[in-house]
Amino acid sequence: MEQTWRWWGPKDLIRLAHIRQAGATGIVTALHDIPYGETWSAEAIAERKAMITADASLGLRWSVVESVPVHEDIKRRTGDWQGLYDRYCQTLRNLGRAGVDTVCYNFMPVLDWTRTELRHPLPGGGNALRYNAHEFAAFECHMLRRPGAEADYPDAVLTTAKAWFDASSESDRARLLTSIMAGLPGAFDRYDIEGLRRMLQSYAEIDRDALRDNLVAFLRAIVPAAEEAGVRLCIHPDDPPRALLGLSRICSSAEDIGFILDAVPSAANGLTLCTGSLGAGVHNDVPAIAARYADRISFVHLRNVAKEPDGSFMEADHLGGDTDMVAVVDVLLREQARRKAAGEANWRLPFRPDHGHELLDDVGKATHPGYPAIGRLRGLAEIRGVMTALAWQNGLAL
Ligand code: DNO
Repeated sequence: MEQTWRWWGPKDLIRLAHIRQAGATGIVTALHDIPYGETWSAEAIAERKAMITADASLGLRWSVVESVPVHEDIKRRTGDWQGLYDRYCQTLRNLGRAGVDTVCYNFMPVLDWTRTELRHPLPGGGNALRYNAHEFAAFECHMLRRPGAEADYPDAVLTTAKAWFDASSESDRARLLTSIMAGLPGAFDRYDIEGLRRMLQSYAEIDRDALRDNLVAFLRAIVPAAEEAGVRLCIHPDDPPRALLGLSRICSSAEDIGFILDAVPSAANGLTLCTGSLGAGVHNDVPAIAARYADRISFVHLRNVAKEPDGSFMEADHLGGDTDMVAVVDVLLREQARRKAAGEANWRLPFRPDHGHELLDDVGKATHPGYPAIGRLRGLAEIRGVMTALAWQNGLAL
């Protein structure tokens, strides 16, 4: 498996040389400065690629794009969606020509990954990302005042939510809003309460079936361009894998994934297996999902969560938490072996340690939430250990 690392570009505090020290050789990055919906020019792509390969001694390559963002007008099928499809196709062609052949994206309406706490203290120091069901309920019911939000929560969570809200200061509420918005990558589309209300309103008519239709229409338009360009698209599951804020989410379960992969049966229409996102759903057996869709996985995020009965969850150690990481890595190594035996040129699966705790010198550094150096280095090292042991034991290629 190709060890990769998410790099946020030249503004990232963590430099390419540090990534090499962590032991990764594949870079996962995106052109975060380009507004959603605009074409990534061949020049801009070449410039980023040149940065990654500038120091040949590091031996790095641009393995995966995470993500080419999907504009809300594509998800809603409103405005100039046709023009947006065309520009997305052009971006894929430009990437393919530059030899960047794996493109991750997601189809979550309005919000990307969602947490309520970005710095939950860990024993001995350090911080983790956390989702508190009662804080999210407090946000929806008392700050956003979304009509009908109460119906999505059990009474016990609503009671704790009300108590949290009544005791909260203005800065507690500001922190909660910032935490919930933190998952949106890049500099665009952070919402305040009013902006978020407007966005939710724009989805009022879009139910689960309509969102599925809009995804399938988008895939039908772009997968042929991806095939021609030699690019493998891979959808990232919803995080957390459940409807949020009354918005449908359609990549949250084994059944959802099957629907998406079957809708456009092409190797260019694949999956980003994110063990952390899927693992936050009690309905998901992650090693089983990995095995079922193994031949359509193009990229992997390895991360673990520990779920709690009220719907809260904590980002756990990479080998801790609820998902059997050894079982997942075993499935992936066997899938690689199958691809290799079938003579596929790109048989090696790129994976990255997704998120990490802020540990030791990470604390206080201005890195992206979930993306500190030492916490991820630890996660990568642990997974590398599992991978190496399993490959050795079973006589499989790394
Ligand atoms: C969180 C990430 C997601 C992911 C996008 C993919 O850390 O896994 O933000 O990049 O959902 O489009």
